[in-house]
Amino acid sequence: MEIDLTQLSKTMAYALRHHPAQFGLTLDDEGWVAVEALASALRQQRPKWRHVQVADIEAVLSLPGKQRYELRSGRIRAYYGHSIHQRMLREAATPPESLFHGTTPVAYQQICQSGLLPMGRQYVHLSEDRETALQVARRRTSQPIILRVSALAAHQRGIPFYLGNESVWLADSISPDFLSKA
Ligand code: HQG
Repeated sequence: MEIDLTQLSKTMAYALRHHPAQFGLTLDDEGWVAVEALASALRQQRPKWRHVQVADIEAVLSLPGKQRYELRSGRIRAYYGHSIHQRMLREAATPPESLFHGTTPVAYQQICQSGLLPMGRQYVHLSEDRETALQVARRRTSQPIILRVSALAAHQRGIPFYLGNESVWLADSISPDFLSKA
């Protein structure tokens, strides 16, 4: 039977970002788990995925588009998006001069007051380019608001930034001082 890799990716995100315990999985403090353990957990916990193999998980990582997972030395993790209580440690790095965040008109009103907050996730998610931020916002609204984050200036003031994947950056929070409409 043909495996729907998009659906498999969604279940992987659920397990690796949000609810590893539901699959009997324990992530280490950087979010890693053995890829064989993930495959086995998916087979055992989800009838739909009872035949899934490591090769199918690898095929998800080869899909074009967003790079959501990292596979290294037999272990896998989500690059970003975590909501589980256990804090996922990310590598701090110097960001480019500007990063972008796409949001809704309603959230924007709040963001003007309190800045960007992680809300339901562990980190605020930022995009390297405006177009990607636009796509992120369009998940939620037909009237996207795109914010430019003065990332390098914020970094120079001591605000840490972390690498997500090659185009997603993470931060703990960003005060309104470093935000403008793009
Ligand atoms: C908003 C997807 C009120 C924020 C995407 C956003 C991304 C505030 C929402 C990744 C706020 C959180 C993450 C404040 C921020 N008051 N609202 N102070 N600060 N917000 O989904 O960035 O497809 O947690 O603007 O492509 O939308 O899943 O974050 O609207 O890369 O791989 O609170 O998820 O990737 O929403 O998306 P989210 P996000 P995947």
